[in-house]
Amino acid sequence: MACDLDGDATPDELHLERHRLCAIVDGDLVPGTSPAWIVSQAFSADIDGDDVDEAIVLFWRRGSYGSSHPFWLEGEDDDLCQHVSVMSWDGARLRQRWTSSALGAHVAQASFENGLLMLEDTEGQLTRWEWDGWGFALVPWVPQENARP
Ligand SMILES: [Ca+2]
Ligand SMILES: [Ca+2]
Repeated sequence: MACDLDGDATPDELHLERHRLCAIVDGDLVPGTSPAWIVSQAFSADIDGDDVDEAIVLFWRRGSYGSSHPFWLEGEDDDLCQHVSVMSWDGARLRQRWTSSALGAHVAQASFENGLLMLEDTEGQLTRWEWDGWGFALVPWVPQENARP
């Protein structure tokens, strides 16, 4: 997947292999996602319109909270949960810029169209998410706009 992760107008690449995402930036292979992530889909998109591409990563991970497990929750938090993350190049590696909490639905397909992140679940239900500068927020359902043949 060709993209421009560092904004220098030369193409970089995202590679998904064995459910891990890595990137090639300026010809160098750089580490991407944690081994704890089981990545099901990844693609590049310029989500904030600054002419630098971000990586959008759909992945599964045990526990909803990752390394920041709230102390007040007792017991194991090791259910496999699905998340979507935005990663951007920080000059040395792909860094998490934003990661969702556990997605309620099983998302089969993610895409970025007309400035919106689209998540389609295994039932064919579509949700739309808008980047607000900090993270993606769910766009309220508007039936007229979403009518599909
Ligand atoms: Ca580049
Ligand atoms: Ca961008």
